[in-house]
Amino acid sequence: MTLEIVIAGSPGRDMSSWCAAFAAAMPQARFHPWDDKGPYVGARYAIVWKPPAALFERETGLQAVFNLGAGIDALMDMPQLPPHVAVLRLEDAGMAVQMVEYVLYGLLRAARGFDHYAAQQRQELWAPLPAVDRAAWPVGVMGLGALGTRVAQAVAALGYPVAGWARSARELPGVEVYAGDAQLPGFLARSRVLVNMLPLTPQTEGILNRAHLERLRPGGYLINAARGGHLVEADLLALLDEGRMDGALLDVFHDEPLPPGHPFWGHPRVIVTPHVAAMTLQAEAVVQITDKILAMEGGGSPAVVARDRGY
Ligand code: OXD
Repeated sequence: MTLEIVIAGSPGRDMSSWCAAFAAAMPQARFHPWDDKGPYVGARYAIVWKPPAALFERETGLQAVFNLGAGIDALMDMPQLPPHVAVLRLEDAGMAVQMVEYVLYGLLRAARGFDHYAAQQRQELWAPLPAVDRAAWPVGVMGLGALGTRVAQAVAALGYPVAGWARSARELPGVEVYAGDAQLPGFLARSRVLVNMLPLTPQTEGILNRAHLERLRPGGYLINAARGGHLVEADLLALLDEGRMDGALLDVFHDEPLPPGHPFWGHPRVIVTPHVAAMTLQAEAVVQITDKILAMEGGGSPAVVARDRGY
């Protein structure tokens, strides 16, 4: 019996290159691009990125859904996704190294004063700053999943003091790990550069708010590479304008694309990037998902998202 697999992107997104890449990697399966007017195909697996909810209403034989990204918050928000369907997400698949680059870019831009030198260049000014004192730039990484762990280790390798904050305690060489709500205030108070790598769940929504951000060390800097829903944007703007924080590198926003005229666009101490910190790489994603489908077909059980936890 042929294995039927449906591929669904967000409404209007052309997924034909994904269908072709999966078909080449798994000739024994039949891949169906989602069509909201199409027939029931009896799919056992779905490969998705922000799919229409109708997918789960029509394809009632699904056993597992593979998310073409690391964050599964869009799926968790769908009541139509039946509880028995396993949810799997991309694990690294070439995204960790991109996250490392993104965070190091923000950290080095702030700590090494590159914005300052850019302003000096415009004035033809030659005025070196003192050498960077890494001890003055403690970095705190919120979220120690596959991506957060790689980021924390890369920052530690450069000699910056690094702490991580996770739900539960663990050992991570070179990284001081804080765990749970009780240790969040201490983690924030020792951090100057705060890097957000958390999954978006009801527990983490709005966690980057005034009460938390104002605990950072003086000259605080935020790097948000996770989800816009973590940040209370008005609180960050107020803290920047009051001089209680120095700057922010933001890749994700409450509304995406960031609406025209939003205060982040023109803010002199905010750098905006269009949700590109770690992009899904097709070749890596196809290999990883194909391997997991074959493992499941062979009776194996690759890691699935804990639906109650949301990651
Ligand atoms: C992801 C993303 O979750 O791109 O992978 O945001």
